Amino acid sequence: MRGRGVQGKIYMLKIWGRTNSVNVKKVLWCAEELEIAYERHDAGMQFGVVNEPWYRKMNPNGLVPTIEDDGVILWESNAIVRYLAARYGSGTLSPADPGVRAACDKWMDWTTSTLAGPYRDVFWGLVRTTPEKRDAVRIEAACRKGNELLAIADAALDAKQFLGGDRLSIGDIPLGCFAYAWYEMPIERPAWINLDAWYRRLCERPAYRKHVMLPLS
Ligand SMILES: N[C@@H](CCC(=O)N[C@@H](CS)C(=O)NCC(=O)O)C(=O)O
Repeated sequence: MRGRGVQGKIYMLKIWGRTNSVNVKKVLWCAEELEIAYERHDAGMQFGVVNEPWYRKMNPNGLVPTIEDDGVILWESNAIVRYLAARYGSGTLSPADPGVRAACDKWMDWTTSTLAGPYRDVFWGLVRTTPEKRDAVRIEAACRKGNELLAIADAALDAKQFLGGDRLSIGDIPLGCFAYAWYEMPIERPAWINLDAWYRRLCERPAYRKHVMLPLS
C-alpha cells in the first residue's frame, strides 16, 4: 500500500534501522503485516548513521528505529507500531474497542518495561559476548527471571489465540520479537502450553518469518 499524503502527494514510509535489532524488527514485522510499502535504510551499530546531524535531528537519542511517514517523524518502537497500526490497521492490528486496545498496550508496555531487562542480560550475554567474557551468574539469574515473567504471558494466553484476543494485534508484536530470541537461545525453558502454542502460531506467519526469525546477532 502506497500512501497519498497531504496535497495529494505520493509518499512512502521510510524506516531507519538494522534488521537484527529487536526494536527494528517490531516495526518491520508490523509494516509487513499491514502490507505497507516502505524503504528501509540501514542504521545503527556497524552501519553508523545514528550520529549524523541529519539523523540526530530526527532522533536525538541516536538510536534505531526511526520512521518518517508523510511528514510524521517518530522514534520509540512501540509508539511507531501504535502509529502504523492506528493509521493503516484500525480495527485489525489496532483493535477498535478501547478496552481491548488498552489490554494490547499493557502487553506492549510490560514487554519493554518488565521483560526487557532480563531479556537484555541473556541476549547480550549469550549472543553478543564472547564465551570467556560472559557473566554466567548474571545470565542464569536473568534467565530464571525471564522464565518467571513469561509464565505470566502463558497464563494470559489460556483460551486465547493471541494476547489481544482471537487475532494478531499490536499487543503481540513486542513480545513476539523478544520471544523469538528466547526460544532460539540455548537456555533452559519450562514447557509452556499456551505460550508455546502462541509462538508456533506466530512462526506460521510469513511476515514474522521474514523479519523476526533471522539468525541472532
Ligand atoms: N526504547 C527504544 C530503544 C531503542 C534502542 O535501544 N535501540 C537499539 C537497538 S535495539 C539501538 O539503537 N542501539 C544502538 C545502535 O544500534 O547503534 C525503542 O523501543 O525504540
